Amino acid sequence: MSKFRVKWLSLGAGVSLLPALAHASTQNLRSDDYVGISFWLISMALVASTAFFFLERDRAAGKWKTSLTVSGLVTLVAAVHYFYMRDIWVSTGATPTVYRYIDWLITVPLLMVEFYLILAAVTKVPGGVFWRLIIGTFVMLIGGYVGEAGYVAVMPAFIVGMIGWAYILYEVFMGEASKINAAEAPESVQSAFKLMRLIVTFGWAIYPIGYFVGYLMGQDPSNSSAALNLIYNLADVLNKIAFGVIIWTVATSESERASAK
Ligand SMILES: *C/C=C(C)/C=C/C=C(C)/C=C/C1=C(C)CCCC1(C)C
Repeated sequence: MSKFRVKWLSLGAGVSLLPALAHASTQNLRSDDYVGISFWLISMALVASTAFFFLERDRAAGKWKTSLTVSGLVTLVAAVHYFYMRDIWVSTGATPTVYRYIDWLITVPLLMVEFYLILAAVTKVPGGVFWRLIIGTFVMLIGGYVGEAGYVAVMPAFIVGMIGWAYILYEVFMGEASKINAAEAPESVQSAFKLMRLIVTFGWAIYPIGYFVGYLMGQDPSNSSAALNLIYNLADVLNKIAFGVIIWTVATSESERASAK
């Protein structure tokens, strides 16, 4: 059997097994449960994206392959968490906070790795840039979790989370990462870096908006949980799938350019 067929078969088998990993829901999805429907749609879009990024890796050259692998890992990890979150929502109507944050704890640092890799594919980047982005990520997520899980009052927890995010924005707009990109990267990488920055600014801004709507508008969180989950779900489509597509665009166009030379 050709190497290509083996790869296709094992990928297909792996992806089709994924839903079996999630525990079966006791309740069926209701036609008026729009948040539940969004959980379902996004689970499947994440599975499809994972297959896409892993298969498209073949078209990318050398260093760019790693970027596509990481994009596929982000959507794979998220897909598995979505199966669990979806079942909790559909069967109980509760917000799946723990699974959501475990997912973010893995996927957000992976997205930071993407930032680093896209720069490292074209130039030498000091490791400190990466660690500073990771520290900002942890402050942001720990702040959000202790607030949503009820360990700390929702407002101070929100402020800590916002400080972590502000630090990430500082690093990519004014810190060392932005200077490296401005000085040394080819045009397509610079425009991808700018686009990724916009995602971290505007795409990521959807999450604190979700938190605000869910916890800081004065109503009981059990009444605002539909809005909270819908907003977080939409944000994940943009920040996990669309982000990966940006990486894919640069990876394939840069690889074709290099092979045409
Ligand atoms: C794939 C998942 C992603 C990209 C998740 C990103 C999450 C955030 C940008 C969360 C941000 C938050 C704040 C900025 C303030 C505190 C509350 C959070 C954790 C929702």
